[in-house]
Amino acid sequence: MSGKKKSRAERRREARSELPSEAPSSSSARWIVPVVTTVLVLAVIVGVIVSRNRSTHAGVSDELASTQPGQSKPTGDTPAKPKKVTPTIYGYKVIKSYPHNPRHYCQGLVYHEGLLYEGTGHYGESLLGRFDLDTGEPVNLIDLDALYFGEGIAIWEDKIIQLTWKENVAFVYDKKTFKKIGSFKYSGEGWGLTHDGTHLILSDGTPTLRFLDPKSYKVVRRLTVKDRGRSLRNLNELEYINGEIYANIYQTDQIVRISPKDGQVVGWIDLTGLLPAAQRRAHQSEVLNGIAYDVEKKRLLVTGKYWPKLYHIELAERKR
Ligand SMILES: [Ca+2]
Repeated sequence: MSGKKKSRAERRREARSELPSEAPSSSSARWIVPVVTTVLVLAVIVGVIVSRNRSTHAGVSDELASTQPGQSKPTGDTPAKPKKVTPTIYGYKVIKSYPHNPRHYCQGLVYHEGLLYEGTGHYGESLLGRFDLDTGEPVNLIDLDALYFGEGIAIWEDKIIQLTWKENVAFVYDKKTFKKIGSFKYSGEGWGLTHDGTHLILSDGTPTLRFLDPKSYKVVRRLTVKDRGRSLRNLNELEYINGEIYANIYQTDQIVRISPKDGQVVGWIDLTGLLPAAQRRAHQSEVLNGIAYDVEKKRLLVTGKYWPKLYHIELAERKR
């Protein structure tokens, strides 16, 4: 048998049995290779995803960097929710009272360079005038056509602007002569008007204030007013005072102080009892409406519809 020539199959079997002891690990190598390959492929995929995410975030950062403070981003990103503010409550102290014509249904009030400007409402009763504060006597006075119900007023440079209630038109007058020099249209109702030095601010009874360009009268911004997260309706006569918007709340004796940044109410001014009940009855006076501010003497002036008095008041913070 020794001389018998070994078949190819026998030789292959022998060769296999003579394989060195590391032969089993060679079979491990057969599964390690695909595992390592899979891991490498996964690593590449993960790398690609991370790098894409990084470039996306970089794009957003660039966008944010190019957005000016106060501008809304056109990306549709949801801005961070403003933190809810607990408004400060104020009472008041009367410093002095002045005469106010009880036939004036006050809809707009401004104090400017030593004179009081007032716009009044009701069809057939509406007027625009400026008055001596101490005596209440008119210095200039014009009547509106009976087709128009006058509303809020504001002084912008050398012009006086007066809204109308439902007529969708505002009238523009020369401040010096009271001559009507123009008008512009707007949608919805007109209630209160003021300005912040950059834009006219208009209320219309809804919780949304409109900011208008004072040259084109186009709406450039809308601000929804919220009190502790809830929209606040019936914002009426307005006055911009020291970086806040003050607004009468129609049919109440309350004024709110609003942050123009986010529309949150930061203060409530309770003017209950300001006009004594007897005077209110005697003149059939209606609700508080009319806020003006004397910038030079820092006087806050308020009155109401058909009120016989106008008051210089100071605010007194109330403890909750
Ligand atoms: Ca005002």
